[in-house]
Parts: sequence; structure tokens; C-alpha cells
Amino acid sequence: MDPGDPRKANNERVILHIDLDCFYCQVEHRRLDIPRDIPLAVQQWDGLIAVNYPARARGITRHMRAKEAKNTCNDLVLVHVETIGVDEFSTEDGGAVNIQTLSSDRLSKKACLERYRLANAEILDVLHAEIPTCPIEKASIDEVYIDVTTLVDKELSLKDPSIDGADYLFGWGSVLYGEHPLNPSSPCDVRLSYGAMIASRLRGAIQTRCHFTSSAGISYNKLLAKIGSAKNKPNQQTLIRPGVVESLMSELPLRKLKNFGGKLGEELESLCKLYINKSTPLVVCDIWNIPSTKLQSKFGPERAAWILDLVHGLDGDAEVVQKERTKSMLAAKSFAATSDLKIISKWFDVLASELESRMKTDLEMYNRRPRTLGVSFRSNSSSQDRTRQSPMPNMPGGQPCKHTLASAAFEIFKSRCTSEAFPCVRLGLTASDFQNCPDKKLSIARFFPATNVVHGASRKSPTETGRKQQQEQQRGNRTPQELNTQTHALVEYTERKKVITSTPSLGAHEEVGNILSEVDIEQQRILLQEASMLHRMQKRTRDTDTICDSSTCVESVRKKKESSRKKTIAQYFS
Ligand code: TTP
Ligand code: CA
Ligand code: CA
Repeated sequence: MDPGDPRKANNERVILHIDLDCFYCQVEHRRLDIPRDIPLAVQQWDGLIAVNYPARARGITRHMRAKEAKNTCNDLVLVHVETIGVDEFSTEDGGAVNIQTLSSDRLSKKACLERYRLANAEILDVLHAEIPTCPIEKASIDEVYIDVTTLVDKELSLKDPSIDGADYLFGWGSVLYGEHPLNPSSPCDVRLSYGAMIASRLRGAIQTRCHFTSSAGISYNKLLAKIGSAKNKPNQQTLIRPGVVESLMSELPLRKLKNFGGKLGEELESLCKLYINKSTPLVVCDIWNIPSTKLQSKFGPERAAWILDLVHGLDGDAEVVQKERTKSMLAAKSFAATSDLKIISKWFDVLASELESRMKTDLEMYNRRPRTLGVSFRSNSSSQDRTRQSPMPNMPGGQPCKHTLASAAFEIFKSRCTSEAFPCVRLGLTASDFQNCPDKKLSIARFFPATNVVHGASRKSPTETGRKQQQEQQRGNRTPQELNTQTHALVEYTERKKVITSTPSLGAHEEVGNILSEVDIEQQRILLQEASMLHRMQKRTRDTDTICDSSTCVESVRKKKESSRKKTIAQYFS
């Protein structure tokens, strides 16, 4: 960086960026129990959208055609994303696929990414359970930013003063970007090294509890943390400290910097080429060769200053905004141009099936319902979707079913869209404007952290359990009656199923803890779902005092879970 440059970074924060490695592939490895060293790719129709690292080593890349990939690596396992058909909802379960059938499938089916969204929610659960006080921003289906500044401050304040500061630096499986070692007398370096410690703890928890590896970047702003997480993939983390930005930007391909992937990147590349002549691909710091007057005349003074900030590794200290619930849900499909209302109606059936399923999951996870239904369409003479909105049709006491959604959407389309939509090449259904439902009774599953949620994310995965449990514990809004009834339902249910033999010498509260720690994780998941269902149906009531003091009981379960979690994290580092 130009030494005279007045830009100064605020390096007092500690920001993490965690990105899952070959995310869709890992979800499929786990779901289908395929060993991780087998080359595997996930395809959508004929193209690959995710490639695992063993397959990358064999020359397979994203966007390769499936057939070409098979020719390149004949033992490659190809898994197709879940699809929803015209006539039925979601029966295609993935697995090795017959490539020949796919082009015709595309005409009658749409891809559905729900299983990856649910896996993402599991990861968020784990993170919230580990660091309940830190803001976590979901940045995409497989990445988050986390501001751990306050946690670092707290952990630093607990540091043993008799130990030399240098002992705290590193040793946490991180890669330090740049040539200079960390400096124990630099407060920023010390803070970042604590951030690295927290990052590896979180990655360890994700691996232990969800069986996914991830990579992380640790720095003092979001921009640099994101660059860091991509630096040493897979399954590593990279610390970016002040003073290395110039070298970082001189390696980073121009189009890889956040915001430079699209049209802006294209324009900057063209400008760069006017001022430098190089045979190697352009990198971010090549932008420094563009005179600032030229940048200003092209983009205006404000945008030019923003671009230069980014190039210098500054992002205006963009905040990590707690964000994970979508504001709207979209199910959409592109198809060959048509003006046939029968075909349009069929696609609304498919889109409504997907939207219904997602609305149900969202209701379970966040206890909220959308109030607006949107229909979007695109005609083949346009490059943009247009949208018409209407109040969400409501069924008494619940959400609209797929048939109601489909017919409401079709009515909107017929009455308000046809004049502009034909010939139509794309349709979408949107649910938005979410409103929280009145508090419902808590299900028993919500008393247990996200360790219960593993293997094969099901549509009804209780992904939000850990987080909600924590929030509710913090709010302290569970009544003793609720605790008793829920604990009771679980004890009774496990007894009835005889999943394990309980130890008579144990107190009832220990027994519950015992049940949960001894039953294998898949059984726990099924058990908790079923017990929760039982509880919801409220078919069983008994005098709860005969079982145990329920708050002691739940606390005991929580402590046992906590201690086993600590153990597994410790194993990860040993
Ligand atoms: P990425 O994080 O970009 O990639 P990745 O997780 O597969 O691999 P890496 O280890 O390099 O991070 O995307 C996350 C998921 O999003 C990816 O698994 C599949 C999906 N995806 C698409 O469907 N289409 C795309 O063009 C991209 C980039 C991703
Ligand atoms: Ca990723
Ligand atoms: Ca990503």
C-alpha cells in the first residue's frame, strides 16, 4: 500500500468468516454415508454445481458437464439435487443417477435445495449454542460472518497473567498469512490469535456435531476475513493481520474480491487493461494503476472512493448484522416459452408444493407465517421478473395447503399477469411479510441442544432447537408446568419404546440424562421427534411430581450434554 495513503484501518474488532468446504457434497456424503475420500460431485440437470476435493484432485471442476466429468474420472459418484415433479412432491432422493434421463426431467421437474438449507440451519444452531452472545450473520447457504470482539475481550480478561503473552499466540491449527510472525506485544495480533482460537473451537463443534468440515478467515473486518477463509481450503483457517493487505491484494484475482465478481469487476478489468500491459491474469492491486481521476470520472467520486477502499482492504467497518431468517421465500422455475395456461397451471402446482413445504419448515423453526403471496413471471421479451402480490390465503387455524396456494397463484396470474407475461419463460411464487405467531407450547425437542440434529437432515429437522432453547433459557420464560409435562413425555415415551434399559439405582433425573447419552444419535433424533409429537398431541397427562423435579432434571441433561460436548471439542484438538 502506498505509505502516504491516509486510509487507516480500524483493527480493534475481531471478525470471523466461516465457509463450509464443498458444501452440497458434504451434505450428500453424510446423507448417503459415502466415504469422504471417494470423488463425488453434485449435479443439477446436466451441470456440476459442487465438487468435492478428491474429485477436484482428479481434474473435475464446477460447471463441467456430467458426462465429461464421468469421462475424466470414471469412479466419480454423481448425486443429483432433489427434484420436485409436476404430479407429485419430492420423491426423487438423489443417489447415483442416469445422466441420459436428466434433460427430459428438466422439462417436468424443478430442483429443490431444501436439504442444503436445513443443513445450513443445523450449522447455525451449533454456532448459536457455542457463542450465544456474538452476532452471527448468515451470508449465504454455507457461510457466516461472526463478530467475536466481545468474546475475545472476555477471554483475554481471563488470561493467566503469569504466562507470557507469546504462549497464547497461535498453536490453534491456523495458517498465518504473510511472512512476519505474530507480535505478542501488538494488541491487534493478540486479539486476532484469540479469534483464531475461537474459530477453531467453532469449526471443531461443527465437525463434531454436524460432521462437516469448514474453513475460516480471521481478521479485523469482514472483507479480509472472507478473503482469509478461501485462502487455505479445505479444513483450515487463515489469520489476516494488518500490514499484509498489499501482498494479499497482489495475489488475489481481481474478480475474486467481494463486489468485483459482476459488472463492476468487468468494467474495472477493462480500465486496468488501458493502463497496464500484462500477460498474467489481473489481480486486485492492478487497480492501483488506474489514475484516481479516471476512476472518479467513470464511477463518480463516492463510488471511486469506495472502490479504492476495497482495494486497500477497507470495507467501512461493515457491521456483522444478526441475520438468518429470510425475509421472503422464492420458489421459481425457468422453462421453454409458453402461452398455454394448462402448462402455467402445472408449474404453479410444482412451485406451490415447494413453497408449502418451506413454509411448514419455517413455521416449525421460527413460529411465523407469511402474510403476502407473490406471483412473479418473465416473458421471453424481457430480462427481468415482474411481480404481483396479494394477501396470503389463509386456512382456518393453519397455513394454506399446496392446492390453495396453487389455485390462488393461478388466479392472480390469470387476472393480473397474462397481458404482460406471454410467451412466459419463468414463473415464481413468493411468500413474504412474515408475522410471528402467538407463542405456542414448547416442544420437548427444544430442551436439547443441536447435538440431536445429525445425519440426514429431514424435512422436520428440529434445527432451531438449540438456539431457541438458549433464548428461552435466557428469557426464563418456561413455566414449571411446561418443563414437567415435557420431561414426563420423554421419560414415559422412552420407557414405552424400551430403547434402553434404565438403571434402577439412578434417580429419575439422572435416568433422563442417561437415556439421552446412551441412545445413539439417530435414535435420539427419532425419539425426540416422536416424544415431541406425543407431547404436542397432549395425549398423556400424569402427576408430574412423581417423576422428579423437572427443572433439576432438565438442568442435569443440559450439564451432561455440555460436558460431553467439551470432551469432544477437546478430542478435536488433541
Ligand atoms: P461455494 O461455497 O462457492 O462452494 P463449495 O462450498 O462447493 O466449495 P468450497 O470448498 O470451494 O467453498 O458454494 C456453496 C454451495 O453453493 C455449493 O456447494 C453449491 C452451491 N453453488 C451452486 O449451486 N452454484 C454455484 O454457482 C455456486 C458457486 C455454488
Ligand atoms: Ca463453501
Ligand atoms: Ca460459500
